[in-house]
Amino acid sequence: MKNYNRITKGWFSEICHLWPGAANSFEIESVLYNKKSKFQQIEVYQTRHHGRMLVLDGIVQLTEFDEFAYHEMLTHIPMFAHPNPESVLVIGGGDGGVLREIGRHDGVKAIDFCEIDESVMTVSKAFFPKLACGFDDPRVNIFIRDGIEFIQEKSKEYDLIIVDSSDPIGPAADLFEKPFYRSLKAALRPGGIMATQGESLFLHKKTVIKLAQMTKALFPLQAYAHVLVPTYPGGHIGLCLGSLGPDLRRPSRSIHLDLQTQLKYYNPEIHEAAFILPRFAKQMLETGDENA
Ligand code: SPM
Repeated sequence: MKNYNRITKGWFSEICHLWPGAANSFEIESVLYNKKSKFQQIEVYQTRHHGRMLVLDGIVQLTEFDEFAYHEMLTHIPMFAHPNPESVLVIGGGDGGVLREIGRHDGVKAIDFCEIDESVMTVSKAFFPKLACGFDDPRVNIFIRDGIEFIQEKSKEYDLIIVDSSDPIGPAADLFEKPFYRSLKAALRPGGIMATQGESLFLHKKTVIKLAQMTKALFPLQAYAHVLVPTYPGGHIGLCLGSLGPDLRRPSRSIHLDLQTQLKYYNPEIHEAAFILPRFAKQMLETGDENA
């Protein structure tokens, strides 16, 4: 599927096949980078209000304005649901934002990071130093590889796996298919947890239902959370989590004051609140009916 993105009179508009008939637009001051890598078109804009913005194949991945909300929640919900995550894998997220958040946890011993497109890392290091600082952590081992192939080689290795993917088109398409989730489950240690970006409960219902059904069928515990991220279409994004043991819906341990003061979005109350869904979304996830 093609994305039809436009820059008109100084505005960048994301027009995605996942939500036809609407657009998300940002006023831009300048184009800082625009090149095709081996896998995708990578663009960086200076926006008028949202700071710098990273765009892959026409889809907005993050802005400096609110990236903290997405990265904190995708990372700290599963990190705090798990009682003692020591071995962590991140697939995707070449900007480094999830790595930055994992790095705040002293108990983590090793962080494997698998990204298919090294150019995203290079661009992030050049334009998003506050995210790319995640790569400086000495516990991070970098694998420039296809995440699907990488995960197939792993068995009971990780306490936590975080998938920070782009949309289910282009290089990330297979990260939304059942074989990948079977491999994720096999790569988890007993009591392990996986978390993946789960698109918008309002706008991407087919994808949300598919993700929920696949993960429900595979994991003893499964849950959907949602996060306010004004940069993303609809102003929010879902998170899909699966667990081999720990309750996902509440933190299993307390947060140190030192860490809490570093964070701008996550706290123990919002961990629990993120799983409270509107009635239509609960029904949609329970029944698989997108018109629920
Ligand atoms: N580390 C940031 C990477 C962002 N990954 C998630 C991006 C999702 C963007 N799509 C939202 C839906 C609009 N098509």
